[in-house]
Amino acid sequence: MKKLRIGIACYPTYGGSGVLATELGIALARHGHEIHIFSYARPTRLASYHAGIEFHNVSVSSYPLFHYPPYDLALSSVMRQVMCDRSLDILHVHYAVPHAICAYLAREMSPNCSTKIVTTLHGTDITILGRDPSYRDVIPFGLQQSDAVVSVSDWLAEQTREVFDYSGPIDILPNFVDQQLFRRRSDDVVRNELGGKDQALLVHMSNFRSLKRAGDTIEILRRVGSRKPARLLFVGDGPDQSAVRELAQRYGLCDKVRFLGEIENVASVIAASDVALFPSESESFGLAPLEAMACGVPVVTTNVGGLPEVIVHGESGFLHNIGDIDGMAADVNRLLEDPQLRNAMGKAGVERTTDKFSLTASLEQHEELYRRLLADTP
Ligand code: GMT
Repeated sequence: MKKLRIGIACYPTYGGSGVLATELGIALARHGHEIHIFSYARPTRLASYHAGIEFHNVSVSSYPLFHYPPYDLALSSVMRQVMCDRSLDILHVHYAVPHAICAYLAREMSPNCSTKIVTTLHGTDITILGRDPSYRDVIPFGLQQSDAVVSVSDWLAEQTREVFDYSGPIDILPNFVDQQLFRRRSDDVVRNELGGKDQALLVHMSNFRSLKRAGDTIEILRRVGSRKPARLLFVGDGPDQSAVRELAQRYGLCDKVRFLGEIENVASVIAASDVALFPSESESFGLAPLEAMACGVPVVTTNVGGLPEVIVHGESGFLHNIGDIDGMAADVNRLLEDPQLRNAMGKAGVERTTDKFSLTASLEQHEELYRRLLADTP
């Protein structure tokens, strides 16, 4: 394929959309494309230098009149500059708000550029912001102005059609995972360090927003009564973390939980665990459950949003209704007491990841989408 010049806009934080956008950029650069990443800080997964990737930091100047400094305008300006200077073929924005509108503005300001705009919807940009009166009109406008709209699951595409009465085409490009990074390992050093020598290890990874229901994992831990004692590891940080700590304290479980924060080597912690817990009340896809599945760790989660498209109930994990603590705890107990079941489910998860959610396949799908859009250029 002809090497392309591709711009990628994303949030730099620990959230799924930023992780996906950055991993995609890294993979595309490795494939020889010229990549430009736009954000207000260097994305977490772009900490080290990568050949072929230029990071464009968007800074917003303060001004006495600015009660709300206009990041959108600053981002649009940087996008426009790079779009023109580098003749970008594609500008791929991740998370509709505000990125889809910024891409539109940047192109409107560059009448001589024929850059194609791709907008990937990730979840809360539709399910929460799409219902917020402040953004309800501007999001569908951004989608209409995009040359391609991508959703990470069938479920999210349906939601988009429903919330906005949107009838344009939507490509489905699911989340993916780098299986060289997220893989089964038998690293006793990490496991022992985490307390897994004589304890079962449960893990929860999220940004601790209330929709993750991280407190439910403590309730599950209370009900775990396998012969081996269990310890619960938390990866990530966010608004509900202190409430989760308090809950653990209230139940006298402080010595059974460990908060690891926003660490870099997420994969080794997940791979060292026995069961992963994701009791979310909404999830357009569930990147963290996919990462656990890729590491061969059975997932206990909820039957909501795009999760049933990722985890097959009874094969690579268990799906329960939101808040069904007893049901989730029963399956955790089952998995901890039956190493064969755990192993079989872990294996099934790795196979499913390879079949459906590999980085290689996703890279090809993205390149195909870009090629299709560029073939439409007059
Ligand atoms: O889950 C979050 O809180 C972060 C959010 C984001 O956009 O950064 O994640 C969403 O996008 C991920 C990547 O596509 C999906 O795997 C998550 O399921 C989705 N989160 C929700 O829908 C709540």
